[in-house]
Amino acid sequence: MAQIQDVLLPDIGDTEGVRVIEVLVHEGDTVAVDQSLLVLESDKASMEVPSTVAGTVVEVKVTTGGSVSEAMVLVRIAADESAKPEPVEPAPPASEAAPPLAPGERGPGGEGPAPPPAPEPGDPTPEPAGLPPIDEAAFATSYASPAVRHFARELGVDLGRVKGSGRKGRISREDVREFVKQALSRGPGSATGGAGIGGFDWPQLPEIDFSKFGPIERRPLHRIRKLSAANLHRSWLHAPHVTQHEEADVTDLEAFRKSLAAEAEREGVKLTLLAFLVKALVTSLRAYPELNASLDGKGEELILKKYFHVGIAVDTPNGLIVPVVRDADQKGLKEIAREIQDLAGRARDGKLHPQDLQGAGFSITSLGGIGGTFFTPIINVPEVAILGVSRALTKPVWQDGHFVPRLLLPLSLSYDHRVVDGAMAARFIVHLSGALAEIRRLLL
Ligand code: CAO
Repeated sequence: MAQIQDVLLPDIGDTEGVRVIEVLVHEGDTVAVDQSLLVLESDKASMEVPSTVAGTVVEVKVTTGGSVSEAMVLVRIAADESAKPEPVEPAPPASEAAPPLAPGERGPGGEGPAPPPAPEPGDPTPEPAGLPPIDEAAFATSYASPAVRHFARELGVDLGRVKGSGRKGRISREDVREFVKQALSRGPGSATGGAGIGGFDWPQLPEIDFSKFGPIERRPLHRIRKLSAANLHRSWLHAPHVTQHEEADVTDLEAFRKSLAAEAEREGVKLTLLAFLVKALVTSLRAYPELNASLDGKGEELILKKYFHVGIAVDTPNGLIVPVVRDADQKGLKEIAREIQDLAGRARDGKLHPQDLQGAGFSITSLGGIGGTFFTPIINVPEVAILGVSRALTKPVWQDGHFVPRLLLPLSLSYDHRVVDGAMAARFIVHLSGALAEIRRLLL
């Protein structure tokens, strides 16, 4: 016989008397895990309560207009024992993975590939090309869950303009995506009825039928690739990028790494150069805090971050994902290496949690395991800089009157020129290069 399970009101921050504005299920309905059961509204936000059980609704204990309190039974469900857990989907980039905000909660800011922090009401919202600015009043009264609101904020979408396809005009993520798609396909500035970003308009690319020239194949882009593409494009449009290159002498670092690698391997940790880079980076970010910062929405203040959360770009079969090593200043080399290994593995297996993708203050993208020398990485706006790392090569270096072989690591620092001057960027990368050259001293 099916077991009856109670779905309780989770801890949502407001302890007492949260209003039920909509009940989405009835007795006899079949529900899946995570399916929304009801919509609540406090004085701060609205939120959906998902089912924790798959099965058939046997009793709905709440009514529209009523109020609920923490741990109260909302719905009773006869659990479907045959229900299997949903297959794990590849984790999306941070922009999509932002968790629903509990009432009163704010997005942490500095998320994975480019999502901006959830602004306070009244803050101007980033305006991607082709999208009109947000009308806060219309946004506030639009009918959407906190997760969808957060998603719309990240993309700079005015929810007041989005037509909801759900019950009673409820706006879903898909509606927001469709709105952006439509706006972008009409071209920059079209949705505003004027020019695009910064008053610019640019010519559209013509649709070309390539099959006229030879055989072709059309391959749909994976969801993650589409989302990271939108984020990268937005970052590239918003931040005036400059890239500063440098070659760091990592000869001693490499000897040090090798001396530690065997022991680390016995503990199941692959100690690559990346962990050393994270440690050196923290030192340089302490010396140049402007590079561990974000511009506020109005572009009038710099928000300096006192924490050291480093995003690591990971190449996955479905596109780029940037999980975050948190509090890198408080962790040792092996701990960082283990964490990178774990995050990269889970990114590739689609097993990252939303919180793994949030809060970076600065990101590293390393192509060192692949090859190439120097590139121009795109900043994860609202971060203000990103470090690109290429493959270290042994080269002759002129020292004390003769050439000596040294292992040189190509570094490429892209920075937002609105925040970082060329001189500061050069000082930063020279500092970082020095920290890498002296890593043994720095760590001991
Ligand atoms: N110079 C020389 N060798 C390097 C190196 C460098 N800069 N960086 C890594 N290596 C070596 C490693 O030591 C390792 O060698 P062994 O296999 O002999 O032990 C090998 O290259 C492979 O390293 P790795 O890539 O597995 O590990 P990592 O810690 O360097 O990087 C990760 C981890 C997740 C960052 C990486 O796998 C990855 O996904 N990189 C791609 C990121 C990306 O796509 N960026 C592009 C963004 S712009 O589109």
